[in-house]
Amino acid sequence: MSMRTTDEIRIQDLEVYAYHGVFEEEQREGQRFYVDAVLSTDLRQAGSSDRLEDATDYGAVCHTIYETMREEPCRLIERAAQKTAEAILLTYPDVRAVTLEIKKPEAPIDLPFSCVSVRIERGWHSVYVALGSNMGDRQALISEAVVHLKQENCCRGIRVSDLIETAPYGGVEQEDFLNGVLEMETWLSPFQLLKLLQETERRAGRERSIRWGPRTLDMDILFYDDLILEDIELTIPHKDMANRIFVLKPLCQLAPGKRHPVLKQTVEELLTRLQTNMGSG
Ligand code: A4P
Ligand code: MG
Repeated sequence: MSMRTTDEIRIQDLEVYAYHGVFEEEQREGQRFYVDAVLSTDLRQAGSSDRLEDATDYGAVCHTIYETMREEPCRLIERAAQKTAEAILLTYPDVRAVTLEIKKPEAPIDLPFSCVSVRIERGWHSVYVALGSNMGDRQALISEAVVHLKQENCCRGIRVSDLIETAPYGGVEQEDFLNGVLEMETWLSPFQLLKLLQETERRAGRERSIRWGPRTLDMDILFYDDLILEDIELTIPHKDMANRIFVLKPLCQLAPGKRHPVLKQTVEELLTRLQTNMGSG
């Protein structure tokens, strides 16, 4: 994966005649829209080689924007902007993030104004998710969940650690777990990601009953970039991860050097410390 960069490709005021709007007349007659796009992408390779193959072709990006804007009418420019940003992220894998502004200078407002617009930012975020199952065909439940995520446009670059057999943690008497960690990139926000994972758990037939009790499939967010989030619904990094061998071991296989943004230690250091404290190898 390429490093973070401050390099950008900028497109300004691309004119698109399209049919977005809440009013019937807007959908029938259409109007002019202007699109600004700022693409975050590393330009060093192209800067050194001077070859178009090493660059994100801005002409092609303009056409992607144009075609997506013309594809189907949206009632809201918010929707048109989101679809267009997603099309850019899907079509140009070297673009890590895009800021997109859609301007609507002829919007039907009965007051003098020069322009209304929406501006959004979307990009690929690196996330790690803990996987656990101790009911039914554990291996199959985990693979089906992975297949489900692979089918989503909003997820890419999925890698899964080896799955390991682990004794139950947390004091509830129950069957052994199969545990692993999944790495991927997503354009979802942390809360959208939580929803997607809960939806994936539901498809695996999970019923929430006993806290820390048996489950067909459990998917917990460990890291979301270097985000620190404390909300009643969602804590990132996962608040108990540093105490769980069954999380740190598979995580260490994928990302030993990843630094915990709160504890400031790498995954490998956390694992070593925990194994030492527990007096095991
Ligand atoms: N929530 C908060 N932060 C997060 C996050 N980072 N990722 C909230 C996901 N969810 C997060 O979780 C309850 C609520 O946590 C969610 O609604 C969400 O808003 P849940 O999955 O619905 O319920 P749960 O899993 O029963 O509770 P909890 O506390 O998440 O249990 P754990 O901590 O997941 O522990 N032993 C072994 N060997 N292997 C295991 O995998 N797993 C557990 C479950 C116990 N013992 C285990 C294992
Ligand atoms: Mg959970």
